Amino acid sequence: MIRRGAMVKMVVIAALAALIATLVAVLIDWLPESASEEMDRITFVYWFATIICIGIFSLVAAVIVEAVWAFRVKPDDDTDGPPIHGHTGLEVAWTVVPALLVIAIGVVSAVVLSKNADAGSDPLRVRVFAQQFAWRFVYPGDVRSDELVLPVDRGVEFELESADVIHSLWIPEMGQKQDVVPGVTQEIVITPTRTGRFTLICTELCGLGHSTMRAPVRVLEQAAFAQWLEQRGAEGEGGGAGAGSGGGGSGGGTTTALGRETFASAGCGGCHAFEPAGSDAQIGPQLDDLAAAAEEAGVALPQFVRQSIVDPDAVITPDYQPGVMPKDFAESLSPEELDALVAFLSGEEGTE
Ligand code: HEC
Ligand SMILES: [Cu+2]
Repeated sequence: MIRRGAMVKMVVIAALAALIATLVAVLIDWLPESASEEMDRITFVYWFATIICIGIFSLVAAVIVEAVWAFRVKPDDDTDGPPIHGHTGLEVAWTVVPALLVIAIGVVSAVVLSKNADAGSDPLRVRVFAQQFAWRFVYPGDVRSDELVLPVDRGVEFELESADVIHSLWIPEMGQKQDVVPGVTQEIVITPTRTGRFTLICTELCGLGHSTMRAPVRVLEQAAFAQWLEQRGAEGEGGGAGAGSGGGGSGGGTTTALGRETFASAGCGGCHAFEPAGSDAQIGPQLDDLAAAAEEAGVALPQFVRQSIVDPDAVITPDYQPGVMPKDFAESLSPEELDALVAFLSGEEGTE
């Protein structure tokens, strides 16, 4: 039925369309360089689907271009064109082939999803706490960190919890992405394949400081990771004791360190400018003149600071909105962290 000339033309158009689509797919770096087993599999699914799409695109482009050209209306032709009956063979083909392709993509995706949920026989378990606008990580043995440090070539099983709204965990080079939903513990597995530094990003618009909700990620050799974990654990215990004795006046340095650390880990720097912490965010008022604000409120400075943190809506700073600053710091911060934070913001330890 189809003329030989038309066939040749369509093959040429299809080849051209395939070439252009392939160049667009290959020449642009669409995906970051993989750093995890899961990302390797996700990248495979992308390519699997992309190759199928390029095939279909070329076929459709060839038929459309040839049809538009060969069957274009002649000048002064006002007829409706000849009545055409369908082609049963073609219709069966264009129903069955796409169905098979979609099923193939579905099967490949299902296999990848199930493999990507498997952390292997000896996973490292890391609990992740998300809160406007900060991430905290808790390792076995209650070792805490604001930086996500991971061992290379070992499955890591994350347990994700949110203190307030929906956040979403994503490290672009590691592929996996998971919403963190308040009231539910979500799980996700990542198996890093190369050492280096990455960035964990919140990908769910979670409030005014959303764009600042990032955490550094460092992947280490297994031995270096074990060493880091041990050292970090020892530090954590020392820090706790130092904060406890801070009231006696001897642990002032440690309290300042804990205050500074809490300011960063609780996400205060995502909203507030505060010079000692080196932050310059503009969402909340700057915290360098708290003494003046306390005087205006007629309260002693430490009390004023504590109240502002524990019950932000009690006094609203002029020109700012209530309901923006998170209200759950009283629960999410430990008493030591809160004390250290109040001291840090009141400038107490700086003068000692
Ligand atoms: C989501 C943004 C946000 C975060 C995160 C945040 N704050 Fe605030 N904060 C605000 C806003 C907005 C105000 C002003 C409205 C009010 O008084 O509640 C404020 C007010 C304050 C005040 C009173 C300032 C004054 O001049 O009266 C203090 C002190 C304060 N915040 C400390 C903190 C500390 C400490 C943290 C971390 C534990 C923190 N904030 C986290 C947004 C934020
Ligand atoms: Cu978030």
